[in-house]
Amino acid sequence: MVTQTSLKTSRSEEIFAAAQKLMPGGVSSPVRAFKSVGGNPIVFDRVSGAYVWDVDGNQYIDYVGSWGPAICGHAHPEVLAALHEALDKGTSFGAPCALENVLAEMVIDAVPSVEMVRFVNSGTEACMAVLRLMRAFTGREKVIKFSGCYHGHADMFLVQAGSGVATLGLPDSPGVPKSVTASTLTAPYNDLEAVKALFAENPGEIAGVILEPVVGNSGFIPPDAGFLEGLRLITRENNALLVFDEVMTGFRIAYGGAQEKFGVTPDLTTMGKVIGGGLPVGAYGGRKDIMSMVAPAGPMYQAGTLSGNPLAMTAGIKTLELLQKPGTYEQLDRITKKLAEGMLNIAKETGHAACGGSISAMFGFFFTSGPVHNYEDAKKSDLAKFGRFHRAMLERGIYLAPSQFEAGFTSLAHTDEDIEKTLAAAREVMASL
Ligand code: KE4
Repeated sequence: MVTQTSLKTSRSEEIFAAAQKLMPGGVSSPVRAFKSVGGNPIVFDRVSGAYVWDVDGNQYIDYVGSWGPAICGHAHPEVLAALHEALDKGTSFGAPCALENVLAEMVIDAVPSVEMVRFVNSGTEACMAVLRLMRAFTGREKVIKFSGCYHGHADMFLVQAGSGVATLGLPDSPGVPKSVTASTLTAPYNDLEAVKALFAENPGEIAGVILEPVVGNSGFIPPDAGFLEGLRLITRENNALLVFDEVMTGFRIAYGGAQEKFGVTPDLTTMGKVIGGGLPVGAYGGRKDIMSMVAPAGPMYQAGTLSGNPLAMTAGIKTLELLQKPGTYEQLDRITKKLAEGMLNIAKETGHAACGGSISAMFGFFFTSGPVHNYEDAKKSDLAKFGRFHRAMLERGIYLAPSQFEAGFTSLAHTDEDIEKTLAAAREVMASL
């Protein structure tokens, strides 16, 4: 029986109060502030495996995993050992190093669309660069994105974006010039007709389509059957590029990402999170003829002081090595299905309308009977109930993403016992919601 209902969080409160005087909202990234679920965030002290300990000594089962990187479990001993060894050789070179070749080769071998890759330091940077590359290669300016999808915080993507933008209900961000977003067209996710219409209305002007092949930033929304295949066809017919933003899905949905799982190969792919193993890494890659445009091989400029740094490369290499072990994705799929299906069954048994599911190590659910095919549908779910559920689960030692417009993440460190504990807490909470 999970009965803990009043967390001791005085140290968290103290630190977070001080943080708010030092940093906007007291955080380094908006979603961490718990704005949409209410209450103050807990302040982490340390992480290991599937667990988090806060500064008051409370332990939680963690389903955020630093928003994706911790797919092998936090602070994996083999990743830490590799980093300890790399540290003695220095932290940053700003020059070619063999470790970049190693990780590049692993990414190229794994991801169907990637023949050549460039490392950067975040998913945002990867998406910014890939957008510039789409425009440089096609000579066209307009790009289609989908409402509720999030591709980092670069100006041109802050149009009907998901994740923290959706969480905070921001109408898009001030400071973004209209001239910049004028070339960003949006369509509802899973709506091929809307995409066809945009191409018809902008003949010869659209460089391409960028999307999350499985949406995590409006909550968890998988592609409808035929959606990805349809986009591949429409972009080909219009001589436009198809770009999968696999910053979240890469090496999580499958070792080769959503493009391997669904058998649809885009022209370009962005990556991040998992390939850095917990250190700052992003990457973009794809067809050699397109990537050859990137400086200094070609004229399209993109650069970065810490890109390809030896520590991030080391953590990424070790993480992908761990993920290559046989049975990895079967285990991730099994444990996550058990969690997601368990949650939905409990919701039904306790009289709550809910829908959702999981694909490999990514899951999510909404308090609505659904179905949820896009961001508009997601917004109709009971957000207040989600907030109450989140807080009550937190008090029972379960750390879920602090927003309905985020996905949940499991790892190789989550055990059946962790899932059973989580479902026991969910049953208690949903019975009292
Ligand atoms: P970063 O710049 O945060 O590394 O990556 C941006 C990004 C790009 N594309 C996708 C599909 C993403 O999910 C992200 C970042 N994801 C969010 C969580 N939904 C990061 C967490 C945060 O913003 O604090």
